[in-house]
Amino acid sequence: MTCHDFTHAILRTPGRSVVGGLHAGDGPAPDYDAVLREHAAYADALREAGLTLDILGALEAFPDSIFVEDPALVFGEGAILLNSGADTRRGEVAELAPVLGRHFGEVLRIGEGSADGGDVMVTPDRALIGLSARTDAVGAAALVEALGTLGRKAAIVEPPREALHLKTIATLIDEETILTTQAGAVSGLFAGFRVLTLDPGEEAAANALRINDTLLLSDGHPRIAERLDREGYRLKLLDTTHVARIDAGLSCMSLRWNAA
Ligand code: CIR
Repeated sequence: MTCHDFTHAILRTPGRSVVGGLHAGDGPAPDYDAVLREHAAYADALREAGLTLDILGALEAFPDSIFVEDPALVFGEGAILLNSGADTRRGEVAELAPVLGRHFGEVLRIGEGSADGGDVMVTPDRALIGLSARTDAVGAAALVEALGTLGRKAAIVEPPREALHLKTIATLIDEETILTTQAGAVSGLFAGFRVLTLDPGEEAAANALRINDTLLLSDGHPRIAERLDREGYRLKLLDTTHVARIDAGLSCMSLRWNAA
């Protein structure tokens, strides 16, 4: 089984409050109907890629709760509830806990520190845990231990500081290839991988998502799309204009696992 063989995913419908989601810059807020459209197209793409979806109801109290990747990590062998490093996102974990209880026999929880799922990249031999404003050293160490309980190896890494999450700047697009920004490519984090480097101006394509044979890529990045197409990847281009306004991309809108 590869890192990208998935059968199931959890998503959460955007609430109207999503327009007030966290974002670093001072650009325009997303439009609610546009986020709904982007989210629905994303769900369709996951179904087309072969996944069975559990789409949870909207949570108005948590504007960023559509980004279900951050409060938990899930694997065929069990799930881990995390602690968000963002005050407004801490309550999302309690909302997700009963859902994970329904899907997984084992649900672990990191007790201390903070960690976001967006900082965890699963690779064939280990999970890379990036330190960030959301994932601190204590949370990362607790996560290494929890992953060990599930029989998984992990290593803590330091991505370039400007990245929100490790996966904001990099994606494992097959078992040996990382798609990343120029900052990610020179960071040394991905030694041993084949690295595909994005051109300046196409950095937002770094948060891609490989599901089975399909590589989901943010639309509007023609140079990397053409290169990946030429290399034989089966691409599904998705509009992420409005979720990008709240610092999100493709991986963050689902929790994926293989239940086979
Ligand atoms: C946040 O700042 O938490 C959200 N506005 C965006 C989360 C993106 N999450 C991810 O890429 N895993």
